[in-house]
Amino acid sequence: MKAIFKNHISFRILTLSSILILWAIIQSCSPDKKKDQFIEIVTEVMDFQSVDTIPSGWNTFKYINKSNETHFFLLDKYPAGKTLEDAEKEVIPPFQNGMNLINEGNDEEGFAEFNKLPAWFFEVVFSGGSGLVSPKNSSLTTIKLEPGYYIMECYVKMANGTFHNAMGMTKAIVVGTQDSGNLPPKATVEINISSTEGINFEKSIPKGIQVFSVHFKDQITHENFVGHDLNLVRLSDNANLDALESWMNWADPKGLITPSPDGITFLGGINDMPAGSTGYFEINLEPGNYAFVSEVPNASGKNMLKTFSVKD
Ligand SMILES: [Cu+2]
Repeated sequence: MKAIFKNHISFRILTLSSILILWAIIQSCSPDKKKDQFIEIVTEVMDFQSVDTIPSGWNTFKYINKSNETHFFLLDKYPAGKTLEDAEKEVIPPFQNGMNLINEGNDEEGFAEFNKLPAWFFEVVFSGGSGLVSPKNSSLTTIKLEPGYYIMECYVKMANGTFHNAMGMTKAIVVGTQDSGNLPPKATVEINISSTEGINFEKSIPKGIQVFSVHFKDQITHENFVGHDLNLVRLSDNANLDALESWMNWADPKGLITPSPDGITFLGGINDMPAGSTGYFEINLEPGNYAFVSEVPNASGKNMLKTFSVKD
């Protein structure tokens, strides 16, 4: 009788431990677990800290801006054989020299400097990244990447007009041939952006966690040599939309430079991507006033500055 009782107990312990092991296996395979996996990018001052190699396919990036300035990360896919060294020698100087001349009021000479960009620069594929992120904020961005050699960069300007990428905000990232196996997230709000129709989305955006999909119906090179992107901004009562719009153009001496406009908090978004691609970003939206804005000249005239309210 005692032996049977003992056996019964050990059988129960065995069953319990099997269940626990099974539970652990299920947990490690479940898609919910995967949702928390992301590639972290940290900026402390004027830097990008991240891994050097990532898988191809869908990846989610958590960009954490610990610095006192506004930044973004943009992934530029480089043509075969070109590296960060080539960018430092041939790309950053014409942009910086041109910007310096524009800042001095010599617009014509400044824009002429951009003609010195090497032919291969026009083969660089801007492959997405976060939108602008204000100091002490973070963003969650999901994009799909082809294998290749990429440069992560930020070209916001310091108060003296120097581009962040000339100050070290560049980092080479190799996207490997192995696919991450991740699937894109499910969007709660779908946004379309194009050069002909601007930014379009559903009329009302609810509070709480939202996953925005941003579909690039087309992509063009705007007057300031960049493509359109999508940035989410929170507007305080003192926010001035005209100031925001002119600040979004880097080629303006007062554009994309520290300090950013008063009353504006940049909450990420999706950086330039090729026509036909879709990027996702997730954010917990509090009630308040917001805008989507693209980093191009004359955003409002292009329907690329759209305000909306999130109701309580
Ligand atoms: Cu920056």
